[in-house]
Amino acid sequence: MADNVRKTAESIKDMTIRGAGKIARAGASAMGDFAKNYKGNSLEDFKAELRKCSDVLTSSRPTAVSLWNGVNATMRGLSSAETLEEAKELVSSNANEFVKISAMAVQTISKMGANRIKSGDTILTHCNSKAAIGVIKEAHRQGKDIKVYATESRPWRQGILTVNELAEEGIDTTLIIDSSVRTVMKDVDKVFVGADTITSHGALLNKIGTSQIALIAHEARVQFYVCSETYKFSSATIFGDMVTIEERDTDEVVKKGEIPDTVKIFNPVFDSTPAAYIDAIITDVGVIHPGSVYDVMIRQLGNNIFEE
Ligand code: RUB
Repeated sequence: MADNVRKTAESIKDMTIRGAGKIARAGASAMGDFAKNYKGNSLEDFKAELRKCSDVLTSSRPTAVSLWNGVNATMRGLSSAETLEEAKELVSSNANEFVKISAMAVQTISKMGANRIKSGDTILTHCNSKAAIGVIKEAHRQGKDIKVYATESRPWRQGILTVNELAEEGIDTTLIIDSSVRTVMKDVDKVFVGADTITSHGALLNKIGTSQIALIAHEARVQFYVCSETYKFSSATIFGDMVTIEERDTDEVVKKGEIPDTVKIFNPVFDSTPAAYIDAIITDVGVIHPGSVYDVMIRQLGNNIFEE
């Protein structure tokens, strides 16, 4: 297997490349590069190698279905390729197409999400989502006077990336620690977060702490919006598959020696927010109610869902 595929998988695993959209694009690009540079001369061997690449890439982070969907999009139509050259060309152009569509989806979401924001709004966001940040930046670019609270997002502190990005745009931004969310919610008008996976029931899998924020927003009657490209919809959940919640190394939480060895550490890095706490999902095909996810999946994916 190509070094580039291994390296990409490693970079996704160690979070050098992170965020559900970015890892999907990186996974698809690695597949495309592999196909373009494949030096073998058998179609069957090529397909077998591609499967191995796909397994290595998709297992690098288990929660974000975006990665699985991005990698698999590159192999669409492969069974009808008759020659090796045709197959290589197909995977490579599928990969380019996915990267293009994925980047365009963020732009569409940014525009549609910004329409939900009005001048004077205070927004809260969690972690570091390109889609959610895109919405906030677009509202600011439209001249809307907005304020943003961004959570730190322990333990990785992706909130630092978020506040840097927002401050660079000149947006009035306040960094808060995760446990301050309930304190500030009385001043918040809307919450915008990203997504790693959306289930067929409209539940959201996103950075740990998202579900607490949704609950607090619900209690305070603050609108809770999810910004999600439709390739983050998980068709496997239609058939009852559960989404795996990634647990990461405990030394991300405390340094070695900081606490006794007898103390256990639990470090799940994503959680599940039920559809009931989500007002709307802003997608590349429109703003939808979480109850409509299944219908959108069927419309988007059609019979492909039921392929092997
Ligand atoms: C990032 C995270 C983001 C989603 C969506 O987690 O939870 O909210 O991935 O991001 P991590 P985007 O830092 O562990 O990858 O909108 O950029 O796809």
